[in-house]
Amino acid sequence: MSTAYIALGANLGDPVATVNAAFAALSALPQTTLAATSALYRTAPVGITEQPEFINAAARVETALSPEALLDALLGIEQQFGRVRELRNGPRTLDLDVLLYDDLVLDTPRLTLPHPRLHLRAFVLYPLADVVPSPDFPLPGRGTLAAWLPAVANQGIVRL
Ligand code: PH2
Ligand code: MG
Ligand code: MG
Repeated sequence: MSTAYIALGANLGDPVATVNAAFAALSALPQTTLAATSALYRTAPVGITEQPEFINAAARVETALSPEALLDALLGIEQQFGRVRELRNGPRTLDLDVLLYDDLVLDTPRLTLPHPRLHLRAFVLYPLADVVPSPDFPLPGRGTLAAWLPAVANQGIVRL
């Protein structure tokens, strides 16, 4: 079994209901156990700022799926929730990103691990901090998660 961390984000429809339903969808994945879920966070949009606020969260899963199989499963859940890919970084009913998969460092056309921007984004780091086993949790190649939190504390994030 491997441990993977997943980011959840939504800003169309009913994002709170969607993120809660997405936790349930993660727990129903084959060969996968949902081990921890974060609080929900209301976050200011990053990138394209002219779009609704996001609800973000994170999950820890124990899985026998390979990283690519997990990615495919997450894209399947996004489809189930009516994800339409239009604008990059634009509004979405549900976005599920693999943040970390064990201590794997990987760069393929489909998947980069750790997620390349995770250490720069409050909407990823704060939820992730809820589901890691300890605050000094290491981000492969980037020191501890806790060390990155102060730098993003001004990004506009509210724990619900
Ligand atoms: N996702 C993006 C771009 N910007 N901003 C917030 N607050 N939350 C997100 O999940 C998010 C974003 C691309 O995936
Ligand atoms: Mg994303
Ligand atoms: Mg995505």
